[in-house]
Amino acid sequence: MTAAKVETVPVCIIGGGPSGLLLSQLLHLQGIDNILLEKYSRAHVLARIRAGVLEHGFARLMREAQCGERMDREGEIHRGFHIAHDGVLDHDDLYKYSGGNSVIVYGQTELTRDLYEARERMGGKVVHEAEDVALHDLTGKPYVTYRKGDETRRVDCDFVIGADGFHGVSRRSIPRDMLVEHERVYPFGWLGVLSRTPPVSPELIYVRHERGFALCSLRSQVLSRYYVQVPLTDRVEDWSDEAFWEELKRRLPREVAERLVTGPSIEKSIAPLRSFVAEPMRYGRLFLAGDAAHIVPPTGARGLNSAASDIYYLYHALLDHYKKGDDTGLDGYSERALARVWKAQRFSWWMTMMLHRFPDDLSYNVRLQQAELAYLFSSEAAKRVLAENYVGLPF
Ligand code: RFL
Ligand code: PHB
Repeated sequence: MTAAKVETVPVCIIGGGPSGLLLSQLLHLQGIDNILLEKYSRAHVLARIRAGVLEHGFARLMREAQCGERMDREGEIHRGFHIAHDGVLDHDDLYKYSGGNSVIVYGQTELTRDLYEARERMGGKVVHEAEDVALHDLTGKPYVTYRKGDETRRVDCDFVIGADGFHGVSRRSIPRDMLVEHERVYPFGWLGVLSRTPPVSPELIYVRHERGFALCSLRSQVLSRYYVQVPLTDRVEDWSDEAFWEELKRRLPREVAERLVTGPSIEKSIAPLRSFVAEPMRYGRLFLAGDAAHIVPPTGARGLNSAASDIYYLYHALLDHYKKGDDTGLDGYSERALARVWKAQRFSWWMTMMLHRFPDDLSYNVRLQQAELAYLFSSEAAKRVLAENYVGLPF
């Protein structure tokens, strides 16, 4: 057997999703060398259709990473959104109720593309199709091994960042007795369709309907993203485009359904809904970030945004370590990140419980959902709470 090729860098990042790429870029700009290992090809990563709504804190971080130019040019600023329920179309004015904040509608795919292009422009070390990634000696002198084609390689580093999503290897490298996992799996999924059609509404519409939840979202003025709640037993192949549009229309208020422009789907997928937190987010010299440590159901648009706050804390902690020899940030990372993560968990769970149809639900619970929504839009204080959480809590 030939000896593995060895590279030494301060930081080894596992996962080339938004979390890993953003941290890699921010560290590079500060002169902190790092390597990023991604299991799949760039084309594969960019084919995933995921988040659409960015909070202003995330947008700030993208600008700091010198990756905000296209986001600022092409992303849409949204100052409010709607919730349709019980025959009414209510509105929350995010700008008014959050004290002048808003969100940006800009797809995760585009944001990831911008980050990849920046890493390439700056000569960042990004390895695609890194297979069999394995983490070693995390409480001592850590190193990571992987296979690239026929070659086995090894990275010696000070820190390993586990930004490899929910199904990644990093979290699973932590001994089971060192981690507590909290989980809630919801008994339904979201069937999503992307179509090259003008969006039905300039602002997002979340829908609570007796047939189930629906969401009207968008990527641009010519690209729409719609979702309907489906049972977990449904498969994408069960849903023709026609069946999807019919079901969506049934759940929308009549005046909205009448102006819906339909067209062929260019992407169609089902995402299961899950709430999950692993704590602590550190084991020795391994730090978890983003979906590798926590997942939310997409109802509150918090997933990617929670990843951003992890990256913000981790970036500053690593800066303090390398520039000032101060490890307070690294030592406090897990606690600090989890404090915000749990607030995003709470908000996402609350939105999910309020807007979905639960199988075999008691009529009592259905009436509670209706009361919750009626209260929400009759109270200035409640609208403020909704807006404050939706634009993103400070970090
Ligand atoms: P990712 O994006 O999953 O990236 C992890 C990367 O790690 C790679 N990987 C590995 N690499 C090396 N070795 C291994 N063994 C590896 N295993 C995995 C993977 O290939 C991948 O490239 O995690 P990250 O970077 O933490 O980013 C998290 C976000 O992707 C996620 O939170 C959001 O997409 C959630 N989400 C939303 N978040 C929002 O803030 N706003 C939204 O509007 C929103 N909408 C959504 C969403 C997620 C959705 N789905 C499909 C779950 C809508 C949907 C439908
Ligand atoms: C999306 O556009 O994909 C999207 C928007 C808002 C959500 C979830 C997903 O809450």
